[in-house]
Amino acid sequence: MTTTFPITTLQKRVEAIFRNAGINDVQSAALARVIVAGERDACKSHGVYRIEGILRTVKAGKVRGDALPVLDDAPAHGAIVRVDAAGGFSSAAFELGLPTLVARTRDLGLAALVVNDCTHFSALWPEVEAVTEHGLAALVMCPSYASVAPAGGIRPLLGTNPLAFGWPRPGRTPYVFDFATSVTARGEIELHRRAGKPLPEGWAIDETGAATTDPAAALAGAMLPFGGHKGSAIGTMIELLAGVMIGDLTSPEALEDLGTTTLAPRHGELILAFSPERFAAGRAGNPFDRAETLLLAIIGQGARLPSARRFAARAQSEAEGITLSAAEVALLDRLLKRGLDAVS
Ligand code: NDP
Ligand code: PYC
Repeated sequence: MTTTFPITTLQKRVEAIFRNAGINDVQSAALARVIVAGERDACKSHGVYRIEGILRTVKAGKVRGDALPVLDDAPAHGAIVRVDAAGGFSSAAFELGLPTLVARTRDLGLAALVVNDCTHFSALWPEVEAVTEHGLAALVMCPSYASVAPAGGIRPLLGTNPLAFGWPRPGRTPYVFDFATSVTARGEIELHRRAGKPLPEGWAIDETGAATTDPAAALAGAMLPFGGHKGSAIGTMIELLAGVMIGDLTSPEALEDLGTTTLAPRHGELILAFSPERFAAGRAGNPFDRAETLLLAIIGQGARLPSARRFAARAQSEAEGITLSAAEVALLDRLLKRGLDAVS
């Protein structure tokens, strides 16, 4: 049996779960927005199933539910805008920094939002899309915790390190891709474990370094980077830019700090924004029109753009609501009723 919720109803219910668990209003609202966006857009690996992990991380004292992010927008920092998440979740910190990032990008042509000291569990496309809504392009990345073996290695070292890109398309949904630099997000492995389903070949190795399709063995062993040495190099770049360079934790350091892979990790995040108009100034052609020529040619070959599936799911959710399984509804009811007592 399933239940269908209007989007705003689910937002209120998820927000109430977080508030009930002692998370302050600003963080509860921001957290609920990304979780419900995940369900609305059929991205189950970062939807309601993540709520338990968030509450476990609060209960373990590894994230501050009472944190208020602090913006450092001193003009002396030039293109770099910084938000200290103060040990809270990344979502509220991003929302606080976004208006200054947009203003600085319009002024300078490009700017960076650095989020430090945040717990991060979410998909990156909500942030990429939020930047594109201002007519800017965006590149977003963050480490996670050591769970991916570098190409040629057999032990977890890199994180699943997501990378997302967005390009604004006036009058249309933006061009957005967002993926883990591992073959898949770790959340997918956990969902396979819960469903008792084997993994596709090539996703992971066990603790001895042998290929495995057993989700439990994969979680105990290591995930593999996508595209072999190419994904491994991009994952390493993310450790350098969104870990080392911004003075925050790399994935191995985040795992050491957390002590487990069952909670959400604490590290930083890097959001880069670009003004296509400023970059193309003085050159022939309107960058947005030229982008359309390219993107429409991709579709013209019968290919689909990344996020097309997501935007279709969103349109359906907006028209019909979000449908959850009986198990998911029972989980929400239990978490709402019992708060932090519902998780171990
Ligand atoms: P997927 O492999 O599911 O999807 C990656 C991207 O590719 C999406 O933009 C998707 O668009 C697009 N895509 C998929 N199939 C096609 C196709 N046939 N043609 C064109 N585009 C396609 O993503 P992952 O499992 O790698 O990651 C899932 C999520 O996990 C991401 O949102 C990521 O941010 C998040 N994540 C977060 C981490 C964190 O530390 N916070 C760590 C790792 C991952 P569409 O959605 O429309 O299918
Ligand atoms: O799905 O790989 C993942 C992930 C790690 C941290 C948050 N999501």
